[in-house]
Amino acid sequence: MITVYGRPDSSAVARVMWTIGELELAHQRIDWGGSFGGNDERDYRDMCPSGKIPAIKLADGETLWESNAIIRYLCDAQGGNDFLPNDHLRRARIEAWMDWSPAFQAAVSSIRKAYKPGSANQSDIDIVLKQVEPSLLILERQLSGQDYVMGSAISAADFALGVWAHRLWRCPPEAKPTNTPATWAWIERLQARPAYQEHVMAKVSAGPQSIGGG
Ligand SMILES: N[C@@H](CCC(=O)N[C@@H](CS)C(=O)NCC(=O)O)C(=O)O
Repeated sequence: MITVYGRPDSSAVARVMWTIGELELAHQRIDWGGSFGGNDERDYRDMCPSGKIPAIKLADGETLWESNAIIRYLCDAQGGNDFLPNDHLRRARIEAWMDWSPAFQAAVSSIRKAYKPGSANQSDIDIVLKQVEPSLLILERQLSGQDYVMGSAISAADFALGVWAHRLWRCPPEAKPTNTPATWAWIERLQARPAYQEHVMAKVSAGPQSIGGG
């Protein structure tokens, strides 16, 4: 049984929970961080030096922090899956997309910040869309002509990127990029997956901008 510490509407927690769902691992999640607090508790800091969420505790008491490191560990420990294969080059290519994922998160975050519910200023949104376009087009180019980030099968690269993709999808029409058709098709493919529905789509809080929490 894996214990995950983290509130469910956190993007970093959601990507770990989604991975757990895809791997069908026995788990429990304890509300932590945000309004639940606990980040600065001494025992939590021992598990997670940054004090951020998520952190996990394994059945044997071992712990791990940083969501992408957790995803890597879970995929490896479970073994026998293509999410993070042993082939060194293919694995490194998947990890490259995982390492790049903060750039995608930053782009989507900027769009969300530019959108003010009820008083959205289209020219402000357009300026931000233009600013983040290079990042969005990096992923768009990769997804063109294939179902998932690394080809025909889902991998840890999708787990690292797919949660912020959902936050992009939740943006109102006027704040959505129009030149990323492969990205939208990929998001629809993710949305058909039960583990994504349960751990990503159903767990986004209303948040201050009504388009999802961080
Ligand atoms: N790089 C870290 C980032 C973790 C992070 O920033 N988590 C945010 C939530 S998404 C957090 O802990 N916020 C404070 C809180 O929720 O208490 C990871 O991927 O695990």
